[in-house]
This record gives sequence, structure tokens and C-alpha cells, in this order.
Amino acid sequence: MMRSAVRALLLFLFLLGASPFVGAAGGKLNASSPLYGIEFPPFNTGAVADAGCDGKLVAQEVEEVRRSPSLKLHMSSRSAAEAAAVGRTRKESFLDSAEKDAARIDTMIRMVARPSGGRAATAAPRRALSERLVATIESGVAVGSGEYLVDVYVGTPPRRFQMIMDTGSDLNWLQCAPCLDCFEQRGPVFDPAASLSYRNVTCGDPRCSLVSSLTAVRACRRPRGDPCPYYYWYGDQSNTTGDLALEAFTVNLTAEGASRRVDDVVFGCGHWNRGLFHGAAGLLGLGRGPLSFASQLRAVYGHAFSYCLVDHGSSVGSKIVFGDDDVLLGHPQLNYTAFAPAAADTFYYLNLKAVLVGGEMLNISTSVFDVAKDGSGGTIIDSGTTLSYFAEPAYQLIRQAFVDRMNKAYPLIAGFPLLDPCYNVSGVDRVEVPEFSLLFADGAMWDLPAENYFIRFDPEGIMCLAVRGMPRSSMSIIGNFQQQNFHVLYDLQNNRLGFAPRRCAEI
Ligand SMILES: *[C@@H]1O[C@H](CO)[C@@H](O)[C@H](O)[C@H]1NC(C)=O
Ligand SMILES: *[C@@H]1O[C@H](CO)[C@@H](O)[C@H](O)[C@H]1NC(C)=O
Ligand SMILES: *[C@@H]1O[C@H](CO)[C@@H](O)[C@H](O)[C@H]1NC(C)=O
Ligand SMILES: *[C@@H]1O[C@H](CO)[C@@H](O)[C@H](O)[C@H]1NC(C)=O
Ligand SMILES: *[C@@H]1O[C@H](CO)[C@@H](O)[C@H](O)[C@H]1NC(C)=O
Ligand SMILES: *[C@@H]1O[C@H](CO)[C@@H](O)[C@H](O)[C@H]1NC(C)=O
Ligand SMILES: CC(=O)N[C@H]1CO[C@H](CO)[C@@H](O)[C@@H]1O
Repeated sequence: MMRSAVRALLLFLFLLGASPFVGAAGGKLNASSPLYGIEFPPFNTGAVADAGCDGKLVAQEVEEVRRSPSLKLHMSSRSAAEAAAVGRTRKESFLDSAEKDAARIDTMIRMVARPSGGRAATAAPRRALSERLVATIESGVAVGSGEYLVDVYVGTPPRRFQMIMDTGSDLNWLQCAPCLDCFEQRGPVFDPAASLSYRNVTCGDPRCSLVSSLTAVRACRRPRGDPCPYYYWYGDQSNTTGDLALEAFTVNLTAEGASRRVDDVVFGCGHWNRGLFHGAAGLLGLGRGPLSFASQLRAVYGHAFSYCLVDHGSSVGSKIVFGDDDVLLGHPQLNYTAFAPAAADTFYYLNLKAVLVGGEMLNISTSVFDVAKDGSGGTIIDSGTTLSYFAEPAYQLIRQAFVDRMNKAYPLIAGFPLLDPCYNVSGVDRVEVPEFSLLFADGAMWDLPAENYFIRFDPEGIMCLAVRGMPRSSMSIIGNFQQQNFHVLYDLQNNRLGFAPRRCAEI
């Protein structure tokens, strides 16, 4: 069966820094977890994501989280026009994004493939995790779009800072005065001395053990007095180091003029910061770990978090919503699938069971999508990776199924970079392609619209399958191209992912 036309696709792919948000649902701290003994600010009690060393989600609900106003943030991204301004065609931009995925994926694999066992390993994934971010940011440079900036008000009195939102890393940080080595940013850097609510986290504070320092062994002479130095790096290009600190973060709510202040948010006050951050003031981490903004705010906004990504060509901002979105929850086509146990604490694993092309289930052994005993493999959803990647032999079977079903309806183009198959659809208005769906172990089905898995380059008149094989790994990734115009919900309370088709530009 064929599906209706692929509409003209405007594509300026961006790697958006919006990934996972899930965390373990309200955490019961456990002596063998790295968070044991940490006192979180009162707002956070019982709502700390616990990513144990083994990455297992520990614990279930601790308390009924009171229903609070949802927080809807507008993510502004560099406009497609900017990419055009630097003279890039859609095709170039897209292919760049696909190339940049590789760096991100490499880091992901390293992160999962870390040596098993040993508490000492806990810092490593965070470093690796932060490396992923660079991929996001670099891609932003290359594509002229990619990073999502959000306005956050920090300190007392509150001052506005534009921070890059990154759902793939945890640490929040700002460039801080005195700036010993800072990159150029729009507006003044954060000055701790000008804020009444700034406090250093001390080196004896258990939260200090959640970050790395520059030296292998952190000197901590006065556990209650000396500040906690942190060092966080992103590949070989970027890094930030300074004092781990606490500050009041204020974010504006959806309702006009309303804002919400959260005290004692852990963040890095960076005195030395190097890298490609495009004039932003710092980074807002929205990953699953305990230090992320999403985790720290969990008890304030509840255990749900969602984003809705506009078409990859749109200049309209995408949305991230903390808390419940009633329209989404009432959506008749909202489907849920349970998160799978996490093999690596950053990612949102899903139990993908099968792939359907043209309504027919492909003959792919389910073990291809499962997490192996050594923690490798598995299927994750990531909004920071552009395309979707399938472990072999799944990708070859998917590719072949499309080739077979398209049945030479359009001339195949051989040798197109990175993507396969590609067709010459020049002059064809309504292109027909087979349906594509993902089936999860619990029976949930994700039916994708054609524009989420075929990309059309015009004026070249070329259309390609926007799915690739996973290089050197058995992991599969559902990337952001496949998530366009879906409202994707990370429901930690019920340990499940929700997805519903939605015109994201209209939210
Ligand atoms: C703590 O969690 C680990 C796994 O993360 C588990 O093996 C252990 O039994 C738990 N201990 C308690 C006291 O709950
Ligand atoms: C925080 O620690 C730094 C040392 O890195 C120190 O200069 C500063 O005065 C401390 N700030 C406060 C508020 O204690
Ligand atoms: C931070 O990054 C800069 C620029 O890439 C590099 O020169 C510097 O050595 C890095 N700092 C550390 C401590 O790794
Ligand atoms: C499915 O694939 C397996 C292994 O490649 C093969 O043995 C089996 O015959 C295939 N089943 C069908 C129905 O094609
Ligand atoms: C696609 O087909 C048209 C003719 O229909 C031809 O002019 C064009 O060169 C082809 N493009 C490619 C990339 O093969
Ligand atoms: C939800 O599942 C139903 C039935 O499995 C399916 O028909 C529908 O298309 C799915 N919705 C989405 C958004 O994929
Ligand atoms: C647009 C808007 O409402 N901005 C407000 C966000 O919150 C800060 C701090 O409370 C206010 O100063 C802004 O005016």
C-alpha cells in the first residue's frame, strides 16, 4: 500500500539539543547509589533522579506530586535564513547534520561501552555524556541552526541569561565573573558578587562528588568551607571549569507575566570556559542525571516533560513543556510505550520490537534491538541525533524493503552521499512511498508520516530515505527527524514515553 504524497520538504536540519528528559521517577535513595546522603533542597525531596552506577532506575514513587502549573518554554533557534545567509543549500546542511551525527554517536557508544563495574567509573559517563553536547553545538555552527536558547533569570535580583538548552547533558553552567578565560557572550557574564542568593557548594558536600575536578583526587582540606571545583569537558574543543554553586533560577511561566523562582539550583559557576557556544551565557542541562535542570525541577513541575519539534525548515520555535500539557494528555492519538531499563543513565531506552514497511513486519530478530548482557545495543530515543539509525542487519532489511516496495517507481540514484536509497523525483508533485511504522514490545505502534522518513531535496528533485545503518554498534537510535510534528512526552511517573501527532508550530 502506498501512502500519500511527500510534501515538499524544507530542510535545514538542525541537531537540536533536545533529548531525553526522563529520569528515574521519584527516587528512593539507596546506599549503593551515588546520591546517597545528598540533601537536596526541600522542593526536590523525593524527586531526585537516581541513576545508579549500574544505570538502573532505582525506586518508584515516593510521594504524590502536587499538581503545579506547567512551564512552557519557547526554544528559539537560529533561523533557517541564517543558514541560507552563509550560503548553504538545504542539501549541504542536511548532509552536514548527518555527518555530525557520527561524532555524537561515537560518544554515545563510548559512554555505553565503558568498563563494567567499579564505582570509580561513575565520573566517566558524565564526561562522555558532555562530549555529546559538542556534537550538538558544532552542528549548530555548521548548519547555522541547532542550538536552542532559552531565557533564564538567575540570582537575586534576577538577571536574564540566554542559555543553550541541552537535553543530552546534565550540568547547568554559566560563565562567571571573575572571568579568567571566557568566550565572547552577548551581554554581561554572571557575577556571583552581585547576587544575594549565590552560594558555593563546599567540597565536603555530597553533590560535589557528582562532578569531576581537574585533578584526579580533589583536595578537600576544609570540607565545610572550601568550594567544590568542577571540570566538565566536551570533546577536545570545549570545556568549562570553576566552582560548583547554588543559585536561584527564575523562569517565566506560560501565563503572561507569571514566573517561578526555584532556590538552590546546583550549577557550575565557570571562570574558565572554552568552546563554541555562540554567545550564549552558558548551558542548561536537561538530561536524566541528578544535576540536570529537569531533574532538579522535577518536584516543582511534576514528573513529566515534553517537547514538540517543528518541521525541520520552520523558523517558528519549538516548545519544551515541563509539567502536564492537558491538550496532549487529551489527544485521541496519544500512544504510550514503556521505557526499557536503562543500560546507560543518560539515555531513554525503548523496547523496540519490530519495524514495518508497507504495513508488513520485516523479518528482523528482536534480539537486534535488545540490550546485550554487556550493556551494548538497545534502542534509544534521542532528539539530539538528527536521523534514525538501525543496527545491522535491521537497516539492510529496511533499506531492501523500501527498494522492493518502491518497485522502481522512480529512478534510483546511485552514489548519493550518506543516504540510501535515493530516487530521482524531479518534476513529481505527489511522491508515493510505503508506510513506515515502529512496533514496541508492549504493542504500541508509532506510525510515521512520510515526511518523517523521506527527505526531499529541491531544486535537485532528489528524495532519500532518512534512515541509516548504525556504524560499528548494535545500538539503534530514533532521531529527531523522525519526531518532527509529534509531541513527545517523557512521563517519568509512569515510566513511559508518549507520542502524538501535532502541528508543533501551533502550540
Ligand atoms: C540498592 O540498589 C541496588 C541496585 O541499584 C540493589 O542491588 C540493592 O539491593 C539496593 N539496596 C537497597 C537497600 O535497596
Ligand atoms: C566561592 O569560592 C570562591 C573560590 O573559588 C571564592 O572566591 C568566593 O568568594 C566564594 N563565594 C562565596 C559567596 O563564598
Ligand atoms: C580547554 O579547552 C582549551 C581549548 O580547546 C584547551 O586549550 C585547554 O587545554 C582545555 N583545558 C583543559 C583543562 O583541558
Ligand atoms: C527470517 O530470517 C531468518 C534468519 O535470517 C531465516 O532463517 C528465516 O527463514 C526468515 N523467515 C522468513 C519468514 O523469511
Ligand atoms: C532526474 O531526472 C531528470 C529527468 O526527468 C534529469 O533531467 C535529471 O538530471 C535527473 N537527476 C539526477 C540527479 O539524476
Ligand atoms: C497509535 O496506535 C494505533 C493502534 O496501534 C495506531 O493506529 C496509531 O497510528 C498510533 N498512533 C501513532 C501516533 O502512531
Ligand atoms: C516576558 C516576561 O514576562 N519576562 C519576565 C520574566 O521574568 C523576569 C524575572 O522575574 C522578569 O523580569 C521578566 O520581565
